[in-house]
Amino acid sequence: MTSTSNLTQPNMPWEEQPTGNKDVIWRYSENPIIPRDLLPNSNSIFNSAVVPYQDGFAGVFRCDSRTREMAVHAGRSTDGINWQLDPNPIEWIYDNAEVPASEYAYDPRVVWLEDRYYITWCNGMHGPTIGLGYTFDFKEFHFVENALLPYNRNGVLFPRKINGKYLMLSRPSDRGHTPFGDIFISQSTNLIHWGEHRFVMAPSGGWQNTKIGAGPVPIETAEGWLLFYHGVLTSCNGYVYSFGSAILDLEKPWIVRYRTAPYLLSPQTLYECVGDVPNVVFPCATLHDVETGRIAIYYGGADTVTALAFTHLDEVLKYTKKHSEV
Ligand code: BMA
Repeated sequence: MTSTSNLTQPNMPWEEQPTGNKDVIWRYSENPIIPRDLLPNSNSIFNSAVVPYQDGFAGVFRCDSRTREMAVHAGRSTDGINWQLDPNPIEWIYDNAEVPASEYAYDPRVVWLEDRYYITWCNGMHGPTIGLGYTFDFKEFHFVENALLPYNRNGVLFPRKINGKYLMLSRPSDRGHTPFGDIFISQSTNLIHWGEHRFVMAPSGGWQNTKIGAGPVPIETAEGWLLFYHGVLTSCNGYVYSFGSAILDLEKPWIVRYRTAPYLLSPQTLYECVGDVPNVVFPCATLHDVETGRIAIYYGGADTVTALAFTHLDEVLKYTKKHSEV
């Protein structure tokens, strides 16, 4: 099975599956890769997005400060594991002066689309909604528009136009710690005006019984778009965030072909179970090597640190189909 949405990434982080481990996804043995205090003023660094850039990698990182402001910072790395983050938050250049200033920023995703890197993130505009910006060099960042109305979260762009339209996944929500949430797709011809909204999928049982939200940018495969997404269970002690996978139709990605009934990864290690928000694994990015089928998944642990997990494209597609309940 080959993917067409990413280039060869021979230098991406990788670690073989430990002997005896039979899971589809396995964690990096040196997790977490980014500690909460990597920056002098950081309380936590998590739910962050990376892409291949020049000879190495670049990304946009969620850094909550010690005054507990939520902001996104640019970062660079030669190996995808050791990161240098800008100690100052991204200062957006507003291409349109009428766009309201960002009140806060969190949970970024980054995608190479046509000629530049686009960033979507949860942006404060009288409540959370989906901010859309771009960069060419991870130094200057331009704010395009708020794509959707509040209240919304987990905005994720597809890496190419489909049938002449840009597509964005999102999860309409509320001002608080939303106790519901389905994934929708919106369409646009210019990345500014969004419409032709389509329902994609709703919470179902078990680990995904309360709300779900798109994770990393979907990976294009001959079987369909591979989407990792988080799902939330409401326990007697609060929310538990796990993640699974779905395969969406290539031409009409609002059609869900397959979707995992079991989770792929749930919070089980110390850095996933203990932190500012316990019991959270929250994926926001993948790196993928088309030659080997290797996938590295970047995820936040317990809203505190950034961690890495690995899988193979073939294996995750096989597992998603075999354990699917749509
Ligand atoms: C969601 C978002 C995520 C966070 C998760 C768990 O609503 O705010 O950033 O990881 O809650 O707290």
